[in-house]
Amino acid sequence: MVDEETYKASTYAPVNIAVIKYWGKRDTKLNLPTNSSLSVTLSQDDLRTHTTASCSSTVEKDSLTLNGKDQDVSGARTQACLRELRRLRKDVEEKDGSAPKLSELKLKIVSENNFPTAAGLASSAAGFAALVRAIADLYQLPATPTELSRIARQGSGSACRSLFGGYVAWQQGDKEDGSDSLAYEVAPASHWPEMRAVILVASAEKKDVSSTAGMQQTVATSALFKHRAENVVPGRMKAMEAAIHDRDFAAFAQLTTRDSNNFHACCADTDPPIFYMNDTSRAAVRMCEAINAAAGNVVCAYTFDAGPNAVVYYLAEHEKEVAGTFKALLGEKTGWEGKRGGAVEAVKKLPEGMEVAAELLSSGVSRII
Ligand code: 2P0
Repeated sequence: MVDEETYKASTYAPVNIAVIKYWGKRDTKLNLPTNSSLSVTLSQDDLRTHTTASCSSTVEKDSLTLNGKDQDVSGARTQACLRELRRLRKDVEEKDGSAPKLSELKLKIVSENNFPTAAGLASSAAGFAALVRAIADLYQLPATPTELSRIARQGSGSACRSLFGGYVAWQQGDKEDGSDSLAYEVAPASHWPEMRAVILVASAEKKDVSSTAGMQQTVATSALFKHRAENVVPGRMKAMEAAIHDRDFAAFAQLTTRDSNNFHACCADTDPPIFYMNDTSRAAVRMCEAINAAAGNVVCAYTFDAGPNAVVYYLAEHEKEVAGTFKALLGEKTGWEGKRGGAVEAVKKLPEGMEVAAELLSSGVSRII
């Protein structure tokens, strides 16, 4: 019997952006991927979900609110996470007879994103990672982030990578039960602290084709995708880990942009085709290429997820060339001038021949983060 005491734990999890993309499942129930992936976790001050989990005998049903709105907890993915966490708590209670029987109580979960929901950024990764960690903390589970990644992955594949900061890999694994499909830290953020990113929000709309549906359409129809999963990604995972280890930005950038383009080529090769990038996205690509050409060096790398927003990575020493170019173009956009962008110096002159791309960007980008 547990008295009416309320047990509570709070935590947060950051948004992560993949530089080697996850796309395709070999098991849709367990979210087991067809290839490994690797992400860079944005600094926690930037974009994150904060979650508080509590339980007491007075809570009548499991509930979840996100930014004050009730969410459905009956879906298979949320249920899988809750079931696994309660099972682990039961183990704790069986080992220690004096541990309160929290596994028998209903959960109240309250989440807040510190980024605008309308920014069109994938929030399921940070959301499920924060949910799993908050409940694991509440239950005082003796689980490492890698062990928790197995559970968060069942909520949303990319969530397993948000249990760590810095540079994170999700190894696909080959076991049928998914016990080896886990995330691990490649390097902490402090290993390469000069890494920066700007996000150009080209659409805040909900995407036409959800990742979950889109990726299985790709698995079912694209021969290019089969080639990607079998022949392209394994080598890139090794090369990306080496680039991060060596802090080799040129190699990091080339792998990042080529993997994004390869992923979007597989989307185009899907039947019917899926288009996530739009004219604004392509203008961002051209602008990055022009910034690199003008610098005579690879100083920035773009990547696009299942939507048109550009994430542009660069090193602090190239802030003016990269962020300063976007500031010159888009400086007055909401969320940039006053915040982080306040410290960025705008370039005086845009790269040669970029008038059309500049026009497309300034009309298509609604927000810079
Ligand atoms: C990624 N994306 O690696 C890739 C790149 C989108 C493009 O992970 O069905 O929301 O929940 O496992 O994790 C989006 O997929 O899909 C995604 P589910 P998820 O970040």
